[in-house]
Amino acid sequence: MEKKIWVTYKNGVYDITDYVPKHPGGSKILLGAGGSIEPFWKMYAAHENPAMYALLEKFRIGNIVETSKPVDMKDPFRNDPVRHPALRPNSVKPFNAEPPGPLLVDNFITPNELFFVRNHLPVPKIDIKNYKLKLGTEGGRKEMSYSLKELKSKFPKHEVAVTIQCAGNRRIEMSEKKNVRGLSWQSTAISTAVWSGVRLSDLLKHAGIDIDKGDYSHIQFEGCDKDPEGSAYGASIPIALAQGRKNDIIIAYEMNGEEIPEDHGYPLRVIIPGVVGARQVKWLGRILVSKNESDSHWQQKDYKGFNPSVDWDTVDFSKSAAVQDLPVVSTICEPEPGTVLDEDSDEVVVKGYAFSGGGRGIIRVDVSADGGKTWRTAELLDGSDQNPYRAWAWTLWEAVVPLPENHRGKVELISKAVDSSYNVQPDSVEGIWNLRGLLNNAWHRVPVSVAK
Ligand SMILES: Nc1nc2c(c(=O)[nH]1)N[C@H]1C(S)=C(S)[C@@H](COP(=O)(O)O)O[C@H]1N2
Ligand SMILES: [Mo]
Repeated sequence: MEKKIWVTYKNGVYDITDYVPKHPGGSKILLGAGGSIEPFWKMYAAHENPAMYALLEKFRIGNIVETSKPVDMKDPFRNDPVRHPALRPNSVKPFNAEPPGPLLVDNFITPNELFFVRNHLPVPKIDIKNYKLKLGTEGGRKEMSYSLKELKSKFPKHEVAVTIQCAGNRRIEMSEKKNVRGLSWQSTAISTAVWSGVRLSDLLKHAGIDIDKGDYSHIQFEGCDKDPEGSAYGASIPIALAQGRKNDIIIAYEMNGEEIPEDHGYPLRVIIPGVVGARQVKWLGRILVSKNESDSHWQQKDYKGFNPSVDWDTVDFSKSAAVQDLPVVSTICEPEPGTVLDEDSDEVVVKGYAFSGGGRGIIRVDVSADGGKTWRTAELLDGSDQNPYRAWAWTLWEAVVPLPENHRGKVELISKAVDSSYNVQPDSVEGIWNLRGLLNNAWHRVPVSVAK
């Protein structure tokens, strides 16, 4: 039977099978197949015009009849927001999803709807009228509290473009080596946004807290999302880290010029540039300046590295340092694995991102189409103009790489990046494998084939 491709728009169902080859945006149209086309048209606004609606109308094959689904009042996830259909979930409750690579590298700043989502718990419903951010010191007598309105009106607004990456990004490749525990992230649990809000340093000053006096060692952040036992998501950063990038740590109330969407921490989240995603606490409820690290599960019993011989019988989380700054990484986003290139291609256009933690900018990305025997240097695109010692966002890149002469239909594409400290990516996961599958920054290898 011939495969049909259909989409919906409002209550209409449309068979677009014959239109697909004519679509000016190429195969990206297939991302919307089998569901509503509306969220995609919103993202690519050129579609929102009368001619486009008229064109679509020609393909109508039927209509949807609405039936209402009962809400399960016992489901702790019943208040979770609606997500963009392009996101590829690897768990639904809690919701965890990443965008398709080719859409991700389309933009230096990731559209909010496409930004990867990593939730450990249900999205908390925040009552904004009674919401206050608490700020204090451990053992200190007075805790300050700020409404969202106060934060917006009393303090100068600052913005910073920051890439957030989950420590588990590319875990799936580690699990191919040897079993690991965690969500099977592919290579796009990473996104970039312009975050704006109040500088942490302004807030601390207002509260009369001096982190330079040596009285405290950590800054703890607590979310409003809670597990069934009532403990909140939490994390902390060392004060020594906060001192170095004081003016760039932001208590954000906007993401790309809009209120922070529910999935990404409405109404407030802390943004700590250069640091692993796990510390960038969403739905921020409390900041505590302390002598100690956060005692949350996610600070103490997770997000730490171990050598490849440590297993679940021998692991001792108390002996390992919590991940903070990220290592250098690069990933090929286009073509996607398994892509079949045209039979007469003699070169391939490869696109991706590169990123390093601690503000280290990307100085070079190398790409190979012959399993690492020969390399081309990629052209660094958006992001390459950042201060190389305060580069808080990724660098996008592109390379045109000749295919090897006797490829026999199979080609392995590889990328590897160099950061401003001349850190490089390891060639394989072998030496960096760890039982939680964290921080896989090995050379990114993407198998594609050439049509015969
Ligand atoms: N309160 C809270 N903050 C959180 C989390 C969470 O589950 N709860 N997940 C963390 C992790 S592990 C990551 S990778 C990032 C993901 O941010 P995003 O969902 O906006 O992409 O949020 C971090 N902050
Ligand atoms: Mo994460």
